[in-house]
Amino acid sequence: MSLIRTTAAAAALLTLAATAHAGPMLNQPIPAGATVEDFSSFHGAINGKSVLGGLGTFTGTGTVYREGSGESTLQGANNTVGYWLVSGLSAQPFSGTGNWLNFGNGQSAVLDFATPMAYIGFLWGSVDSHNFIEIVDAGQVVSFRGGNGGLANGQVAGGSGDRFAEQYFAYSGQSITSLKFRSAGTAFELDRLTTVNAVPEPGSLMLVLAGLGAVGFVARRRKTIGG
Ligand SMILES: [Ca+2]
Repeated sequence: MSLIRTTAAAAALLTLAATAHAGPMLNQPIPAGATVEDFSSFHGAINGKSVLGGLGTFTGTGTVYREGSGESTLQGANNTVGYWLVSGLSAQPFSGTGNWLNFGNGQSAVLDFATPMAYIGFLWGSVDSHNFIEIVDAGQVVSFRGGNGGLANGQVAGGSGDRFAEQYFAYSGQSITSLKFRSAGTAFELDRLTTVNAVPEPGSLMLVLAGLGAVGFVARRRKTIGG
């Protein structure tokens, strides 16, 4: 997509975000320590499937399609780049690799996180106006759809088309407990689902506690020496 369209879409979504109590912030760099799900570990219906190394579980309809293998076929776009297509159903998000997740017409799913997330992002395929996302943040729902800001017309046009929207949603000091994806048309495609846990990893928490312990030891030692 053109820079102007990208900028307009980002501005529109940021305006939307401002009215919706923080985030999403688009096209942010992936934070350090993020977990990325590339959907390479499974294939087919997502209902009940765990992703992100067990950090999230899907409930609902939706399908992980496999690159190659006959299920998808390689198509050319603008005679310059190739992309995998499940004819009439789904196109692999541009710059995604391997398997990808698809919600077809009328499909939806909730992704519940085992622990709250501070950040979520994903590579969004052709950003259609009938693609809907709800981000559940401590009981509040931030919702938007692909058509906000005139971003997309759903065309899979390759290098100059709508396939190139890579959208990230960064929150600061908040916790995201679940995501809901829904498509009212063909289709909502995504890959590289990315999260950052909102709570410290046990390892880093132990380091903090160890650090506090060391401070306490030094303080006691100074008191003993001084007193
Ligand atoms: Ca993938």
